[in-house]
Amino acid sequence: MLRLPINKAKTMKKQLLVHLLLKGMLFFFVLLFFTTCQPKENEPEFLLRTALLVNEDHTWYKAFAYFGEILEERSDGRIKMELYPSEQLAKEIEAIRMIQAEVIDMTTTGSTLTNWFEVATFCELPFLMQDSLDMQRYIKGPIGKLMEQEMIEKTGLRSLGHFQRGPRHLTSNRPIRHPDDLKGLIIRVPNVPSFVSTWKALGAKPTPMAFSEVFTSLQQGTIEAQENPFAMINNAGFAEVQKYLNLTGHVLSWVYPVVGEKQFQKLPPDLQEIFLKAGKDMQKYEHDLFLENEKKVQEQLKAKGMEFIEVDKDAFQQKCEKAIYDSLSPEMQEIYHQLKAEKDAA
Ligand code: CS2
Repeated sequence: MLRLPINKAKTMKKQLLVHLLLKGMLFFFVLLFFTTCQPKENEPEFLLRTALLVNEDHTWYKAFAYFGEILEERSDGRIKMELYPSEQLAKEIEAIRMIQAEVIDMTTTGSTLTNWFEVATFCELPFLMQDSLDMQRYIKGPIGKLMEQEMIEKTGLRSLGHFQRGPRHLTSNRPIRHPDDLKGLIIRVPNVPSFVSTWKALGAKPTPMAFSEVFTSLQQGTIEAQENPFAMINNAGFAEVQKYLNLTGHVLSWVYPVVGEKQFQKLPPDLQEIFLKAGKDMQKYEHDLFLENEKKVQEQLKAKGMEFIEVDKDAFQQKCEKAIYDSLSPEMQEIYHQLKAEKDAA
């Protein structure tokens, strides 16, 4: 047996210990990798997190819940969806930023995208569309195509179709029949430039604010009015803090259910196909729910004590149309003329 001097033996012992320690650590990290990074049984390969501004009773939430179900079923559990309602995870603009940062994956959005690219203004421009035929023409026509393209290029979001919503109406605690009644009224609007120009031109004081802050602000009196479609007024419980539903119908619009483009590209081709098809089915599901719901919510709002007020719609339109047009860039003004001409020709 070879005998080593004491010092050398000690060094070798130390080296052996370090070696064993390193091996142990390596084993630990490999184990950690396999337990955390590899999908476990019942654990999806892709977990999608969706932030919504509406609560569980709204058609958009229900449509996303359906989307989650069919995705999980058709992908054999490889994709799963987590839904976060009522802006509890993120407000609309934050949700877009979080999708861009790949922290979450999906949301609904529309003209708020004007903050990234201007043509988005046309999905919610006041007094532009009169009925669902106008809307369908715009969505499927060159403007709709341009919007979807810009959405991917400028925002990194992919549209999965569009959701319906009824016309937006003004709610308040004094009846508003004519723009003259608006003088100085502090009204919350979404963070969308054309909404600010419109309500300013009409004589009110528009304040951009996230949707989830509206109820409390109305309750505390920091704002006096807001505007949204029937279903959202009902969904957010505004009947508790607003008495009048003034039928301004000033905006007819749609929203896009969207997914981060980077996240979409990470799906293998078979799952991408399932995803896009399920997106189409979600759209159809939402449209049917919307039609079923639209009358019902009006009855619910009346039952909750809201008084519906007829307004002089023409007076509203005439007072703000020029300001809306002037707020557009020359390029957008050209598109505006095209859309009007298409409408007249239809
Ligand atoms: C909502 C939004 O915040 C609101 O009032 O109705 O859906 C709004 O229309 C969006 O900001 C559009 O992007």
